[in-house]
Amino acid sequence: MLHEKLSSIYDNVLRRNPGEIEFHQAVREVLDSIGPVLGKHPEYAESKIIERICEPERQIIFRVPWTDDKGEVHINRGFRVEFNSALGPYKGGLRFHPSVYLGIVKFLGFEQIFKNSLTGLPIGGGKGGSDFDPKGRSDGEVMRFCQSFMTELYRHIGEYTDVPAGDTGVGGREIGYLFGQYKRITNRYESGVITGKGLAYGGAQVRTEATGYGCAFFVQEMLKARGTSFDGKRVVVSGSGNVAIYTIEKVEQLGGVVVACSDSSGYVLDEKGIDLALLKQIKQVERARLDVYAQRRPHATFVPGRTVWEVPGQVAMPSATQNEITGQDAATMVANGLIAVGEGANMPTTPEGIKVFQEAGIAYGPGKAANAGGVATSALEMQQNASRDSWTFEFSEQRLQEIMRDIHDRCLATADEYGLPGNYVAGANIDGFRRVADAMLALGLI
Ligand code: NDP
Ligand code: 2IT
Repeated sequence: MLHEKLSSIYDNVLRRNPGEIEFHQAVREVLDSIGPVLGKHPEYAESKIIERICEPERQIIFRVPWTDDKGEVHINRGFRVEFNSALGPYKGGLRFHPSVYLGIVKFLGFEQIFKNSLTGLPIGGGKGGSDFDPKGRSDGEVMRFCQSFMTELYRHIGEYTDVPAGDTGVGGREIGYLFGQYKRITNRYESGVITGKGLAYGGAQVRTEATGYGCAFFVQEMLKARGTSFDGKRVVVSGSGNVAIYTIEKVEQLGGVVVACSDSSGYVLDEKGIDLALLKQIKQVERARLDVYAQRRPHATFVPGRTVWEVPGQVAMPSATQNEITGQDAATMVANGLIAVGEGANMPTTPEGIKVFQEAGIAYGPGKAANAGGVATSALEMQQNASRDSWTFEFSEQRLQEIMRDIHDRCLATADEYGLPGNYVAGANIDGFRRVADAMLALGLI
């Protein structure tokens, strides 16, 4: 049940943003957590902080025309939602996927506000993307799309304004084309305008690995808080993109055995542990489908068209997309001996699934805390760009691990403070919210 004031705010969000169901879901989860904060801080309600946080500062929607290799013209839609800049320039990734529409970009941008706040670094929240589908497109087609996308986006971004990065469908290749076009149009080598750059042109060590590594570090802390570790644990990962691959890499380094991962065509089960070199070859070099893994490693099986959550594991690390774990999936996972969930993806568990995990006493680390290592390392990239410096891999990874430990500890401490021990959802939402709210109060009505 929502606090009365929050309930009318939520009704307004539904009314003002019709049909944007993922955005509604993300707002609801935060509002569910922050009721007790309003009791302690009436000044937040008086200044209508929550109403202001739920309304993006700026929403940009634009046409993206481009030509394919045959010369045929295509039109996509581009988005950038600049949600909240109380803590710093808008910061958040770009997603290229056919499912992208305003409701997806707004849910991701809203989550990003609190996630970025949790990192403790000076970054506001934003998100963008397009309904462009990069699958099966040549490098030339992807480049022309990225150039057209940036030809509009460039006027809205800047190192002190809004700093995009990657997300689903946007990795090192796309960031290179986007930065190249920004540089060409503006005639400025403004490294800090985008993060996730290649190491040859201003990128930072560990940014590629950061979301997956950070999520593994976060789960390591959750396990430690319960007196255990990754050692010998059976781990199930969804997805096989950037976040999944580096989650698998770090979990294996920490002693866990990742037995399954997936893509949108199905999952592979490899009881000997996922062969990471083979997975990287298939996904990063060949950009092929996951059935190829089982063709090359005959003892592994590829299971088409089914959810990876039917594979028993003690730790689950969803790293594909939103709402990929239903209430039913969660019940199966709990029955199969699950003890911890670390969300590499954004909002991968449905509200029904979260309820199942929490009622079963699972250590459940929500995305805005568990996957914050990616954006935190982006902020470190901005810091290195601003000082024209570059740090070693070891130093950067150590910074990342400290940041994840700190986020973990603050989530737990905040949950304790509000009488909800072990509730990482409440801890993350309350701690993330408070910092943004205090900054907004200090900045006046803007
Ligand atoms: P990638 O594009 O590198 O990989 C995405 C993976 O998830 C692919 O294996 C893809 O399969 C699968 N996937 C994506 N969408 C769907 C879908 N609708 N249904 C089934 N499978 C799907 O993206 P990332 O690894 O970068 O991102 C994964 C998740 O992590 C997203 O939720 C993203 O928002 C989140 N995230 C990413 C960060 C980053 O730094 N990149 C930071 C924090 C969170 P297929 O190839 O078959 O589509
Ligand atoms: O969801 C996320 O935090 C990201 N896609 C990373 C954002 C960033 O700016 O590095």
